[in-house]
Amino acid sequence: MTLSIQNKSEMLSKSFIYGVATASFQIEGASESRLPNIWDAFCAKEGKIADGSNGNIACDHLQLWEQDVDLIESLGVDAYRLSISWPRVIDLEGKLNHKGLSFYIKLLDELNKRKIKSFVTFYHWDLPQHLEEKGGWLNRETAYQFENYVNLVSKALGDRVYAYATLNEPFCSAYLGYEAGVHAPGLKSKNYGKKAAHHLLLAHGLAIQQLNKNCPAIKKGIVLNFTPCYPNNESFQDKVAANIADDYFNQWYIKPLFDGQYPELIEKLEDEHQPDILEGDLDIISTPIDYLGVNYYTRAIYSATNEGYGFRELPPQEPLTDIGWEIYPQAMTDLLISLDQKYKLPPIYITENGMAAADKIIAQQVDDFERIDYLQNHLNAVDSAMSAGVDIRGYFAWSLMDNFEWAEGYTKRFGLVYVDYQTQERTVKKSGKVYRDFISQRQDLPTK
Ligand code: IFM
Repeated sequence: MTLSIQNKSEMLSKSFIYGVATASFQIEGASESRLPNIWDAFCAKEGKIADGSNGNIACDHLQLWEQDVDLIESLGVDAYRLSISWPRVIDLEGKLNHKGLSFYIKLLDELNKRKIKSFVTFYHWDLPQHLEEKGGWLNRETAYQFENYVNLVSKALGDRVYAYATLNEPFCSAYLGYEAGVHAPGLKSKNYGKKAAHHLLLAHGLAIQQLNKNCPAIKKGIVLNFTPCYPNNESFQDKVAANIADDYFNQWYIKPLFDGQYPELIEKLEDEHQPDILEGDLDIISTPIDYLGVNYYTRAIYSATNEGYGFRELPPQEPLTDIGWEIYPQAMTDLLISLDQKYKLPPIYITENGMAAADKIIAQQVDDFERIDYLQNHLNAVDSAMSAGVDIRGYFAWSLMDNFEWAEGYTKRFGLVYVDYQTQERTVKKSGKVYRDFISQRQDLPTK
């Protein structure tokens, strides 16, 4: 089995960036050498994580990082997307923790030595717990704390980074963490979701302004996840329901960035569900960025209801991945084209795409054919969007290796590399090998 793409595709050019992605809490471990974060606290609560696990050791990447860089290089990728652990690099007083930062300096220097571009995210969900105790993302002050963190770290890292992302998937932080309560910090109220979202987006805008001052030559963006919303049938009511859901879950996080306003749905939100917007906030949030990171995994189907804001999600249709998400690559093409039509976008990078599979290691081999199929169909989906004129510059597979999958603990495997959590042995899966072979076949085509 191989991966391929139609002959004339720009995705076959060496200037199209291929990478693999991870996040600090999901792989680093060494929790004792940093301040506690909201995921440490969430994992400690009974029943929150499927297998009762935590991130104390994870993939032990803090110890094994050199071997992990070898692994990344062995896959022949152009880029590695990682995140910085805020509680590792900033102390309780908001000052730089040089020891914590030295880990990232070593890692970035090594990546640069090997000509692997680094895409660095400042916030992939691991908020310092002491800030949560002051209200977390419900407290506007957290946005200013984030601005301080980004300012100090970006100055200290100098020109080591290829591209920065302020936040990863603010929808997940805000909605899953503060409204649905299934992610840390585990708060559950419609009163909280949009308030947290606004402070996250404000933090993003403030951070971009700092980055513009500190490192004008480095690309700056944000990573958003999208779960495109489809109506259950062609009825007017279901179409309206799907549109409202789309505004609530997807457009809410992108429209303020590019249009400087929230979707019209904001006018229909109950008073207590409203975000606390101060004058000038939307100007800060819509500070221009150099790229948009798009994470895509699946779609969702909605029907109309008289309850809540008028939409109800239906169970996903087959085929499903091991985490229960429908495999539906067409939605990726539809999404990219529709975002391109709706907004004046900078270039896009697909910053995450991949699937959970019930991988088995047998005689040192993991034959994850389903994942190869998923990758193939989604690479084709990206190619179709590019053929339709969408400016996409890169693709990152989620994930480099199996890791801590949040509320699912270690029960779901997304990696191109299999991790044995008992021995920390890494084994490149079949998907990792075909991804490597596919990347190595690219040509030097004219660049954009
Ligand atoms: O593992 C996560 C990642 O941290 C953020 N995006 C989705 C992935 C799969 O759930």
